[in-house]
Amino acid sequence: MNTQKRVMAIHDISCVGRCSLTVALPIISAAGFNCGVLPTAVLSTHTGGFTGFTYRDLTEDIKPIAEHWDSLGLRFDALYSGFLGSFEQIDLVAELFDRFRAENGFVLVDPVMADNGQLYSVYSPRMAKGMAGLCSHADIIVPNLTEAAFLLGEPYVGDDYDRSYIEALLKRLTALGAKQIVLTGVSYEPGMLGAASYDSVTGETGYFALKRIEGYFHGTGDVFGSSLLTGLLSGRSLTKAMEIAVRYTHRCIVLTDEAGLEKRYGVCFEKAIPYLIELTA
Ligand code: PXL
Repeated sequence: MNTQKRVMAIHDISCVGRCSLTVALPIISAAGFNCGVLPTAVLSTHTGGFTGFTYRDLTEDIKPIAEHWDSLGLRFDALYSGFLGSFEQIDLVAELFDRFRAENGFVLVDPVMADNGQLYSVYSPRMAKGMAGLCSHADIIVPNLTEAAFLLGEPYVGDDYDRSYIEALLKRLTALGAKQIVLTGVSYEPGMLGAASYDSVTGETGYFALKRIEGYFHGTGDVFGSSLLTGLLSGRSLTKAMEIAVRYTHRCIVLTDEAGLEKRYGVCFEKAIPYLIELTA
């Protein structure tokens, strides 16, 4: 009997820069899961810290791809979306969730669109409204603090918050429709950085953080989301999977920092893969 879990990762391919599919596929595969990919766009590099990148939107390919999958009777134990190539893809991806989720499968949406208080340069404010709609089709969402503010149409508070603000924010985010929330880039103590979670079914809240490494490390949201997914697929609870994701992402950042690598080329997640396998075993 084939008990290997099957995942569909729906993100762009940034050819260079270690984010989106070039991170999700190797991480999910290394953890032992069968990972298919649906590229939403192809870019020569990601959009953060580079200018002059190419951008091929693959919206037109989604429907025929889905038709072929349907003819094969494919279903996935997890569908995981991130950076989308166009506003129009939001409804198409929502439809894929409904159509291809296995009976006990789940949908993880990372509403990739913003960081540090700002939308990514390729997105307009209507993307934020659309992403909020996509979150209503998800079981779990993984926004950062900036994305959470855009999803709710609230001001971005930067570092000016406390635990009660975050716990109330997590609850407001469940009103978008997903029952489980993991909020990234959260810190309740100086010098630490991690994530906070809320499960609206059990009422459980969680927080896990490790020592903050100064600097902006590109692609860490995708490393975090992919490793969170592997924790969940390995049967861990939301809080335990979040801890795995914080630990693995932190290790990737430490290795990148120690090596003095140029941050816009992403973190060297490859060297930390044995650690992820240990964490998810
Ligand atoms: O890491 C998120 C991401 C994914 N894909 C593209 C991006 C970004 C963030 O900047 O530009 C193309």
